[in-house]
Amino acid sequence: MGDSVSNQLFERASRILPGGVNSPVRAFRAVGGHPIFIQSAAGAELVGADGKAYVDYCASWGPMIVGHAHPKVVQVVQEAAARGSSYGAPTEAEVVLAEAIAAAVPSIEMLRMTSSGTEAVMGALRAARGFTGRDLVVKFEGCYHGGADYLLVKAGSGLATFGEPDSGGVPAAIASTTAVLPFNDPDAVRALVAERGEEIAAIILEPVVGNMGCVPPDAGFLELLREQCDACGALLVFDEVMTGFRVARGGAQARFGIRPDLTTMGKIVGGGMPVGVYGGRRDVMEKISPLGPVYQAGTLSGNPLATAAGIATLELLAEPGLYDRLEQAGAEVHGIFEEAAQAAGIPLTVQRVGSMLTPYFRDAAVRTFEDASACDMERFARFHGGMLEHGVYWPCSQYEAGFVSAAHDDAALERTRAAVNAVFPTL
Ligand code: HOZ
Repeated sequence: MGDSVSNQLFERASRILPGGVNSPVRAFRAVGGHPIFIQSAAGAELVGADGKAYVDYCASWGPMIVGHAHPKVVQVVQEAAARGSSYGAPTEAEVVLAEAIAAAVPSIEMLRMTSSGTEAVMGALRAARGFTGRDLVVKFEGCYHGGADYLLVKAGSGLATFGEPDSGGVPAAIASTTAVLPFNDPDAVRALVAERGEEIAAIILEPVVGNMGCVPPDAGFLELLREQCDACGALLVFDEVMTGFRVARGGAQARFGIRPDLTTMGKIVGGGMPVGVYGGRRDVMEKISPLGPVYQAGTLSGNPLATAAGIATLELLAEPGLYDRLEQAGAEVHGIFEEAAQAAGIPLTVQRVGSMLTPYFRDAAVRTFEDASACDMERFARFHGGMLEHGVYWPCSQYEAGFVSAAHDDAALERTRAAVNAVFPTL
């Protein structure tokens, strides 16, 4: 697998970069073969190192919701770069972006920008611990919240993909500050809160999980978490790094009508540039330095190029009817998979929330990490390779969600249909 130019680049890369990549999820290890190196992207399309074009459903793992290299985003980034790429001092653009985020997500009364989703989550949980004076963080199996030591425990995304959900290099003492529960299991939450509620600083989750494929919350699960946090005095933290401005303009919290205490974001709010955000209740955010004692900092936080791209992207997303179009395009891809699977007699369950979705190679719903792990991974690998051959770039793990962008027009969807219809009979 992989084109010949990519294969040569991968050999070179493997001599200098661990596994040939700068983030393990790119390595294609779970699907076999070598990664496609990308030379450029525009709209819904990626172009590989040998010039082959692919309809892209990775979307840089989510952020490219208006399509790659959108002319407006490119223009504002170029203009911002010409004014200087980093000052280490505040800018008006940071205020504009912060106001736009808070206007779309009412639970965010105050926010802090970072350079990545990982930093945003670390900041949010430090704030939660500082505010509550408690240490224990509760997460869910298969949710991935970036690279902080105490969150690399039973994590999804690359850790699940490579079969090592608990990362090496994490001291046991640090891992023990995290309690892990099965996703969508209200009884497990109730039991832990009953037993250790007074120790819990925060319950954090992806309200729609995107890191064990796309797993929506069961009806009532988010409400239960809100109620249990209130009962024990813990903060409810929604990691909306993937779902923010994706499943609705106001994120999963708007779509499901639940108000978390803190929210983390990334990806889309940086328009494809490195950005993270954490924010929420004013009384909690006022604990952050320099207002309060909880320290968190970063030279590139609120970087001018990233804020320019973020503002432009949020403006583009304000176009009337855009989320309806994303929903329709998502539904169309969903239908393409289901029809092809049915015609080919292949057990498949497609799960989708708006424009994020996963075709799971199994014949039952995926509600938990255990369910996701029960998929036919070999068939997924054949699917992935076949799609590449037919010009569609799907994320390279069954544990990842695919993303549809506003640039996925009829032509892109027809190319997808043709690829799926050609590939499924061969699986
Ligand atoms: N959450 C992203 C994919 N599941 C992470 C991407 C990465 O690790 O590079």
